[in-house]
Amino acid sequence: SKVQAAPEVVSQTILVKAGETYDGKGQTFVANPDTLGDGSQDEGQKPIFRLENGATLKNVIIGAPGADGVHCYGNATITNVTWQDVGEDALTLKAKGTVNITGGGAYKAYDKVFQANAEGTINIKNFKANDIGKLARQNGGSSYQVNFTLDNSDISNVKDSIFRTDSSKSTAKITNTRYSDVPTLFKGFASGKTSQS
Ligand code: DGU
Ligand code: CA
Ligand code: CA
Ligand code: CA
Repeated sequence: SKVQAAPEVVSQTILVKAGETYDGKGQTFVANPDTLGDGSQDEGQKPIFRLENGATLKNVIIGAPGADGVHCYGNATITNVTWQDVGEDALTLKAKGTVNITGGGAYKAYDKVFQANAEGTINIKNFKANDIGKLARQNGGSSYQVNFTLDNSDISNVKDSIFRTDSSKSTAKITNTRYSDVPTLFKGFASGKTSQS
């Protein structure tokens, strides 16, 4: 097998333009803590990747520090992206859209992995997460609609919940997923807005 290349230290957010694909080819990327953020719980850190509407990010490993991970402005496809040590959070939906996350995983997230700061849909499939606070959280106090799905995944060692919202409009659906040490699947959803099978 090939010797793993040294991590690429990202000093300025990598922009993936609308409709374009960034293939990391298995490379590990870490934030320059002096310019993007140290991966602590401090807010206001910058992302390593910024995806415009319709962009794809694939075959990327995000190491430590992860800063504010990946920001998605609209629809995004995230394929085989692994966060080895989530920073402030792993990925944020920043503008209305659908984010399809397939494969990969997220580890060591003190609080949130995926953060929805805009209305839309977050679909997570064939994913692994271990040692996290929450898998996905709609921004606290927001009332727009976010639809979350989780399919065929392995989730372990969760402190809070898989999906959390404060919005009575939001929905969450979990299918075919294995858990270990997960105290709560859904928090804050209105009755009838969640399902698990
Ligand atoms: O509650 O600013 O955690 O995008 C206040 C915070 C929160 C966001 C969010 C994020 O809304 O910062 O990381
Ligand atoms: Ca935050
Ligand atoms: Ca972490
Ligand atoms: Ca954040």
